Amino acid sequence: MSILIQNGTLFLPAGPEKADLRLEGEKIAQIGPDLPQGGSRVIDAAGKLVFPGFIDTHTHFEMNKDTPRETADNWSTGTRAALAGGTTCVLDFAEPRRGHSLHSALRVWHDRADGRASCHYGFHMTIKDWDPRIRAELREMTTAGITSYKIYMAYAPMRVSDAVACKVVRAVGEEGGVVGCHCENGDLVDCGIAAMHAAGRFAPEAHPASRPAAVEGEAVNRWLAISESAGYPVNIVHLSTRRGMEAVRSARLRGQSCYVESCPQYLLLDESRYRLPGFEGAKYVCAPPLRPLSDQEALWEALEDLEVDTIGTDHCSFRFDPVKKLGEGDFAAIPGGVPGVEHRAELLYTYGVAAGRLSAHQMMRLLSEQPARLFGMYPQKGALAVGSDGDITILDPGASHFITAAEQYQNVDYTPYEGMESRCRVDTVLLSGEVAVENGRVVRENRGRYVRRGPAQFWR
Ligand code: DUC
Ligand code: ZN
Repeated sequence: MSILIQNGTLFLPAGPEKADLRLEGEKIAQIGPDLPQGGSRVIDAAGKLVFPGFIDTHTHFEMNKDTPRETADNWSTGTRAALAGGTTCVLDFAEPRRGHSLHSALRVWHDRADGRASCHYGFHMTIKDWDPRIRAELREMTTAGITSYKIYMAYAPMRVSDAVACKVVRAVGEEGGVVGCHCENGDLVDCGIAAMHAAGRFAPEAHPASRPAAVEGEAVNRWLAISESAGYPVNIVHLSTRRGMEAVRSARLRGQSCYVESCPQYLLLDESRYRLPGFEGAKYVCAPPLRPLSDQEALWEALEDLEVDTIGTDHCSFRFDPVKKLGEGDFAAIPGGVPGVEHRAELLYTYGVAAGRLSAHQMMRLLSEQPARLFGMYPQKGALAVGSDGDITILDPGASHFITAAEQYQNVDYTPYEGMESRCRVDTVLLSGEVAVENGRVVRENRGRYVRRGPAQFWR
């Protein structure tokens, strides 16, 4: 099948250009002005913005499966929501059980995702243990297309020592991959929670105070020292503070190469949400927590200055009732995570591009090109270029609306962005050259495929 996208503004690697784009089968076949229709089906993109399909670098579908703390979105609902939001590829976190092999997690994640996903997908692999057996598995992971990993500095069942972190960064670096880290100092988080409890503070308002900026700042500094010692660049996931950003800036000034992901919740929501009446604040409990407005401002400045490399969602959707309510007597027992996979592009466009803080070309770099490079998919994905995959997202900047849970695809009973204005709409999405979203509605499901990724392509 051949499709011709006419009259749109295309976000090409070098910049925006008014041109046409033809897809033949699964690939982009032609880009240029005034392409003849030939026998192609025409999509009129006049007045619309045409991007390489967006990549969400950070999702958690079917987390805590078969437990009371299971996430609301599974691979079917989560990837449908992603697609509706213009995301054509997600990178989800596969998690082996402690003491189990990386292969075991890879098998489980494939079992869950294969045949059910509506957008393409890959897996980052979480490392909780380190021994010669896991080390040996890295090579097989590379062959299986897993070239990115994650470790945690917080959460008792997950966190690893600095020595292990250093060995992981070195070993993954030797494989051509990249390691991301959840940068919060786990001991300080434990202390912070204990201090809140000792002060009789059990409500969601205590959550941000239990994990202040210093907890992230110290961890980012340490992670960067680990990276320097190991001799390979690293990624920092869900950066939320000025302190963290300052640590990144200092390291880069010293000549170190590192990469930063932030998320819409840290750019658009602030810690006052935890003081909402009743138990409403629980909806916003995530780790790291939402921050004061001054941190939000620092992250926007960093985005404007091209210091942030990717925007993932950390989509981790728990139903408010009954799952978030498991923590009604104690904020520390509230399952941490917020939904967002569906709303990322609309939010970044509205509060970044339409607000004059980012160009649409920068948005393309944050949501498509840089994720594809860092995670070994470029230029197959992340680029409007001849020969690249036919994964394309068309935004209509003329279609304002309000975000609401009542209209979302996400399988969860709220959205943290309820009532916020979107000054665009995801109009059309093509997945591997086929129309998968039309007029904002998903029209083609379960066609997502596993993406076997190559080595990280560093540009810093
Ligand atoms: N933080 C969250 O809030 N949820 C999922 C995992 C994480 O690190
Ligand atoms: Zn996460």
